[in-house]
Amino acid sequence: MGKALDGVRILDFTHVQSGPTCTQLLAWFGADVIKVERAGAGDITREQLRDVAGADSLYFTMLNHNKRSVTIDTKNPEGKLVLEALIQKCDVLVENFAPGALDRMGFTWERIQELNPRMIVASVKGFGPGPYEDCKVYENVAQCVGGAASTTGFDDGPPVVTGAQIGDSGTGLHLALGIVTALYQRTMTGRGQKVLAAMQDGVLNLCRVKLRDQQRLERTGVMKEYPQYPNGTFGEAVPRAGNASGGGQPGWILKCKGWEHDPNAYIYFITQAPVWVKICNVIGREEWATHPDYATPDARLPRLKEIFAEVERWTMTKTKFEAMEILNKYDIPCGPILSMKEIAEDESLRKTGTIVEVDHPVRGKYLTVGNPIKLSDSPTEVTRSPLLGEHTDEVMAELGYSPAQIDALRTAGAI
Ligand code: CAO
Repeated sequence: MGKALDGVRILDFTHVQSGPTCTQLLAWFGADVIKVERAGAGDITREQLRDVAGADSLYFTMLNHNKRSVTIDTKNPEGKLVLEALIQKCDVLVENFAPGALDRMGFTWERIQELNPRMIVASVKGFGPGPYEDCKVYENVAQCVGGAASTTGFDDGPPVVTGAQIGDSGTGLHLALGIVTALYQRTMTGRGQKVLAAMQDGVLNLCRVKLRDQQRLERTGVMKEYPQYPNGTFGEAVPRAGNASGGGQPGWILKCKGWEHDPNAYIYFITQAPVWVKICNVIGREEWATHPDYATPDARLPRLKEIFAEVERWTMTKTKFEAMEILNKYDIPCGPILSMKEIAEDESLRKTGTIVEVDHPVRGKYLTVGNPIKLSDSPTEVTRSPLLGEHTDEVMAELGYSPAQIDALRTAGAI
């Protein structure tokens, strides 16, 4: 079966996490992704957080599946010519260098347009245009400047960053959408364009509900679903809300059986209004279903702590999976806190290809996260990440270089 992006060639100038996340997705959808790296070194993550001596790290392998790797020294004059040939052959150039690095190499937007007016040039940067546009940015910086850190954590603690890589992988996802959109527009205009996904913007987009709450707070001075209500105080900015739900259905994380020794024996429990009567029945507080202090969502808001404490008395008598099974029977929304170990061993995630075992010639078998987006007419087969420069000769031959020319370029240090 063909793939959605068959025939699309991506010149992949990305490194670390944000850019590689984007190009890996495009590769999974069928694009031919040619990753350009420096000979002898490659993407810095090949050797970061290494767990097997001499093998590419999991950091690298898990972000670079289904790609080809070519080595080119883009600061070498002959290397630049190879890159020019690639620019003429590809549809999209994706990069996440520090601001200005592509220009310093000599590949300005104008130069790229001269070489290939259909070329889409897609970039991840830390910030969009403005006072910080020249700054280098990593994941946690993006979480801090995009509003995630100030709104994550508990009220009495410092700002907290989340393990979900919303700055890097999140922005890579945004960029991928920008690229396919630009490819679609090109089918009508015939022209390429620049696509920019700034990490600050990507994180803020994912924190949209907190900007919603900022404006609610400014209008009303209080947010009744936040744990600060009714006894705490609200300041000028959206406070950290612990595990409170970001939506209109209050929720919290509750202890389950075994919490004393298992750090993940917890469940997220949502007191969804339409199933309130069922909740009362399950936890044995039938009288709350009709009592005026508990029967309506508004009446419950000032009593959420007491209500969750009462639900927790029930969840503590069950394992998180027992609680999930019982609650689901009554359509009560909840979710066990799954550890990475539990997720890695989850059979259903393996069946759907969300967790995939991959074989690598140097490191052997390892697990990775497969394509989380499933297309019925474009299924994803995850193939291992390339070794450094594994496809240099193959790609050079496709560009029309003879074996003798390839050898000469190698001797000159251009590839
Ligand atoms: N041949 C020759 N030179 C090459 C090359 C190649 N194949 N590939 C890269 N280089 C050069 C670049 O031209 C650049 O040189 P100059 O500084 O002389 O212009 C140099 O390598 C380093 O690039 P860099 O500044 O992007 O790398 P860094 O390690 O110093 O910074 C990072 C890393 C991530 C902070 C920075 O790239 C950045 O801010 N990127 C944008 C935001 C981003 O994506 N952050 C997420 C990072 S985690 O996903």
